[in-house]
Amino acid sequence: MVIYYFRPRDLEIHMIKEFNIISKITFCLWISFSAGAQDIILRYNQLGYQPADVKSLFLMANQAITEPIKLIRKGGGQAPMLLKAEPVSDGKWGKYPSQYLIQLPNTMEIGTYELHVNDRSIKSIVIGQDIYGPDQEKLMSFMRQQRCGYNPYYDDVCHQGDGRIFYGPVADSTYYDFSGGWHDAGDQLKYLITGSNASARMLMAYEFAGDRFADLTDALGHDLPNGIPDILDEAKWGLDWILKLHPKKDWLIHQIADDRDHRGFKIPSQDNAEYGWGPNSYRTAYFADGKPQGLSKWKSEATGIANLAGRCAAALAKGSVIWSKNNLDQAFAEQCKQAAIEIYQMGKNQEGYQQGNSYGAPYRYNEDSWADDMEWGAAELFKLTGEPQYLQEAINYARIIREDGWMARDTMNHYQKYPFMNMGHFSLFEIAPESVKKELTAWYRMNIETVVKRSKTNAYGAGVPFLWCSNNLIVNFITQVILYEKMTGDRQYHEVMVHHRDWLFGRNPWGTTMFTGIPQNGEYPEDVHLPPTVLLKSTPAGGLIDGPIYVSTYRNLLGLVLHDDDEFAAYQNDIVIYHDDIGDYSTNEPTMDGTADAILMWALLQ
Ligand SMILES: [Ca+2]
Ligand SMILES: [Ca+2]
Ligand SMILES: [Ca+2]
Ligand SMILES: [Ca+2]
Repeated sequence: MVIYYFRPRDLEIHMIKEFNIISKITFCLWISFSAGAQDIILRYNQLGYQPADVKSLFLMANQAITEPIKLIRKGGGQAPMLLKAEPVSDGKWGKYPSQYLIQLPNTMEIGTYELHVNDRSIKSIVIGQDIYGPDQEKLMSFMRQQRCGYNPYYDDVCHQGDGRIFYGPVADSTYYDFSGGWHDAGDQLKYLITGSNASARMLMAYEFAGDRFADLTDALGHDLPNGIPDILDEAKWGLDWILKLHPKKDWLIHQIADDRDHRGFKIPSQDNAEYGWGPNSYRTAYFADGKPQGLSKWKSEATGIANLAGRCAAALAKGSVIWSKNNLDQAFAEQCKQAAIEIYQMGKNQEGYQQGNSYGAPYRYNEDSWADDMEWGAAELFKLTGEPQYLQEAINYARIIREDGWMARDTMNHYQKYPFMNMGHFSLFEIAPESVKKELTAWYRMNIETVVKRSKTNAYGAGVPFLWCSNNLIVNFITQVILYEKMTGDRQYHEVMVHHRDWLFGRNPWGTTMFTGIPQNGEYPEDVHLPPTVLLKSTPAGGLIDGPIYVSTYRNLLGLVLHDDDEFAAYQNDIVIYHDDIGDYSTNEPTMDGTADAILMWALLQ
């Protein structure tokens, strides 16, 4: 996700609404009672709850609820249950004076239940075992929609002029083929910062739940099964691009294009952005030289390239293991292995970080952590090669980064502590000696406890700082808790994790999920800051949006104009804000990297 200013003149504002009338009628999230004019609003996980889950609902009303609240199983089979509503005293968000927490009983069987207040049905709640499976492939299709080069969503080829190198060991503007990869979000830049992580996360999702991913498409994303789970097709799309960005032993390209991209919404193959060679032509390719970069007024910070190198090595090493072990393509596995070894060595030679570059504005990906990534790369290389040197280096890097990250802080710059959790610690845990395992779990636990502490400041139990891309923080918190549980068997944070999961799926002040098109017939983001929504009047499903942001941050954003009345106006509060509006580039832009992180979370939640 990259900040950019929305330019209303570039848009066809009147064309942006596409309502699914049926879904609106059947799944309207608030019920206004005509008699007594009492508004009772339920916020809950729209995908459903697994039987063993902590099942917490959030109820808001404009008057105190004194009537009995009952839970009735559709189709019978269980006696109606009287529910206890616990009034919320501290940490209320929003104008509704009466707010309640309801815990559903743990005796519920699989089925659909209706919540009744005073014998009026408020909402249906699903208890099911496989509540995530049905929507998983939507996230995969969103990733395909972000592809650069041949894009199956548009059935079109874009950005064939990627790219011409700057800051490299060749003359400026030298051309190499860096086509491929993914567009970052609603814009069409490509970053190795995020692409490396996205590839590695999808490979992890395959490791955890490979048998649950479908094979609906071929490598190019056509609707033709190719015998390979689409999660691996997608991960390979990323690995192929990383290999292209490393065309020679000591070469690594880290970014294609820059904020000259930001000229309003555009179909990728009709990109009117110019980088010096005319519109819709060659784009700038930035060589990772470990030094501050910027071709205009603004310069990034940089002290090395190890953040990029470590993550690339992790992704490539993982890819090598998977392609070799499953006998998918031994030559590809070998190519990934060689590249992983070379790129990791580049990181060792230039420890430090390389950030994203900007051109016309100071906004960029400000990553400044790198030891986490080298730890991850070293651990994966040890698993691939068995070379003890990698294990020792992974431990050394782990002890540099320790518990550092956004969880240990109250705030951070945009993407400063990328990739939002230290995956290196989990990767190293599997192979580390016992004494190191203790350190790794202690660092994870310290992180988790800071979030738990913050979660007690509001009734929703949301413990992340609402920085830009708060949903990425939520997804990574959930991921870290589940990985911590796998490492230790300690489930003391499980309930807090579940509250964060439920936040993503509708148990939040706005009653919306944070994924486009999920669940079908649900309340989900639809007026998103994405080209197909604006230009084709169609919103691809499965994209994770940025998410709610502090009101104080929102008020300082320039050029942000909403295009429609705020359908959530009644539910806004003084702390955090969210709009399902094309104009809100701060909360409602689906991102490639957030969606990739969510694919791993999805696999872990099942
Ligand atoms: Ca496939
Ligand atoms: Ca990092
Ligand atoms: Ca909506
Ligand atoms: Ca809207």
